[in-house]
Amino acid sequence: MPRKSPHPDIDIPHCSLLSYLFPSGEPVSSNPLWLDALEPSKSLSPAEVLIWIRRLAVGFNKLGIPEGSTIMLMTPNHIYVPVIYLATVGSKRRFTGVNPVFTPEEVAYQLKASKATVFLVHPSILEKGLEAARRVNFPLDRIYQFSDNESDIGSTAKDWKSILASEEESSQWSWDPLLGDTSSKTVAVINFSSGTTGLPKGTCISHRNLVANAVQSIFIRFYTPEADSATNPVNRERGLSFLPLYHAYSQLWTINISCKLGIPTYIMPRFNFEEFLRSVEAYGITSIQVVPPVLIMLSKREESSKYNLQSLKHIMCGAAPLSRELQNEISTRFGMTIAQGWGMTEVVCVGLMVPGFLHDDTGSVGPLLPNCEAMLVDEDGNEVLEEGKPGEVWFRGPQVMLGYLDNEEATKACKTTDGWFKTGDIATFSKGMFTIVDRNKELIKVNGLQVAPAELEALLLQCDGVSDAAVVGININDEERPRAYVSVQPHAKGKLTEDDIVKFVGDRVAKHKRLTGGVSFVDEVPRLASGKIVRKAVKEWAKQDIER
Ligand code: 4UV
Repeated sequence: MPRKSPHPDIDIPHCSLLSYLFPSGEPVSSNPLWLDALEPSKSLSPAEVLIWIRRLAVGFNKLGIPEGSTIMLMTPNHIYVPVIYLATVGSKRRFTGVNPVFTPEEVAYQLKASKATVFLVHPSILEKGLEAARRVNFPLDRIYQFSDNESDIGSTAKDWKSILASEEESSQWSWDPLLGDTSSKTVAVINFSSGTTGLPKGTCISHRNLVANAVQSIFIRFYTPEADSATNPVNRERGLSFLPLYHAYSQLWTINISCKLGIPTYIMPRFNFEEFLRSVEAYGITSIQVVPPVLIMLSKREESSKYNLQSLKHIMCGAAPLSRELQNEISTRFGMTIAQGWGMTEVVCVGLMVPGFLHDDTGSVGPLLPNCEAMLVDEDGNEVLEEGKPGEVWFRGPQVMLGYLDNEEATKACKTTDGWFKTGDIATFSKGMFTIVDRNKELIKVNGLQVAPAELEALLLQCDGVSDAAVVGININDEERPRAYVSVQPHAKGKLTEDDIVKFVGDRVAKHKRLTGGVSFVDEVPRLASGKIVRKAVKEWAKQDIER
């Protein structure tokens, strides 16, 4: 019997994201909504955002970009990123964001796999964007420079503002409300995830998925009995955003939830610890979303006691395991609640979350969000009913993606015909709460970001002298690191060094994917007759290596 959410089912409107965020007939605020954390006089209000959305939507139409096309964005965070996201989704096009520190090869992969037809690139990384485009024959006249600062824009590619229609031309434009079933069928966002196996894949996230996850998360964060809205009213919230906006986590909280609730949110271009502390103090930030490494810094770095962080009452932590000890140490030292949540790109973002201001010192990721169900399933496919016994989380709810873009096989492998999504995460269930204890999938998480072992393994096979390779994650000081197990060809034995391999990979991938967990040479990488790597055996080696 699947476990149901302990919360009552809540009403999730069947409509487009913009109809949910800007309901017709309701006033649109002119107060600052997204503010530049480095220069807070630069801001956008919902009323201003709507004007930009209309001008872009009509601009895309005039350019002949059909509905259903994908717009790809590569930029550090800034206050106009939400504009592109909302205009793209609002005009029935598809948004995909790419990590601005990716290598040209990695960018090219996503440009092709997402089937993007327009590519917006920040001027500071334009060369990389052009190089990636050339690699996949992407038309260079569909590349636009995109910045919040006009003086950044040079002459090498067009200015994104050249897409914009005038205010007069666009003032009558309105979005499709996508009522009923169409909200479930219309793809809005294509974030990338490697899922349980293989290379990164585009996840098809519908308007319905996005609206559902925003409604569910707002309920859990602000409107459960534990949320105590009397002492923590939504209208006193002030957010700070530094998680990347190409990822679902930041899209949900920084864009959709802040916009729905009118929470003034300061956006940092990228994470910098001292800048983060300064911003919390300067702007009286009340709540943030983090990944575990931010809390490790808060605990270990001296600067943490140099700033007044008293306004900060609530931290949401997800995307990777956080130890119970660290969670409790920080919440006691700084007098704040830290709620863990579990999520995946494939479920928009969140599926399990500790409600509101509930103090939880068990290290759990909470109960199910409303309108969701989960089963824990053992290796033989049987449901685990006993409390405290681990099993793979199978998840069902209105936020589960439609499937992987152009990859029916991968979709079928993780989604059953009756809607269960097999997450590849292992959890236990006890006293109404889930605790994530392991993964049975290939994924490695570094700084909360995905690293797909298959991607590094394919790369290692291109390294001269390597005959086979397997990559797994190892834990060093509470943080996960990719480590490679490599067998070498006879001619390279004794010549190819660990440093050579680390450098080979490091030169070709974004920083978080580097082999910071090291390299071991082995006689043979264990594989099944089917060719599949026996990851359990490799993980066992890794465990022994750490203990040594
Ligand atoms: O696909 P992805 O990069 O997605 C995420 C999303 C995270 C969250 C978490 C809480 C939120 O409130 C929220 O808005 C977004 O990380 O990576 C998915 C994998 O990351 C691991 C797990 O292996 C997922 O399959 N993961 C995510 N959250 C946790 C976690 C967690 N709390 N504890 C342990 N592992």
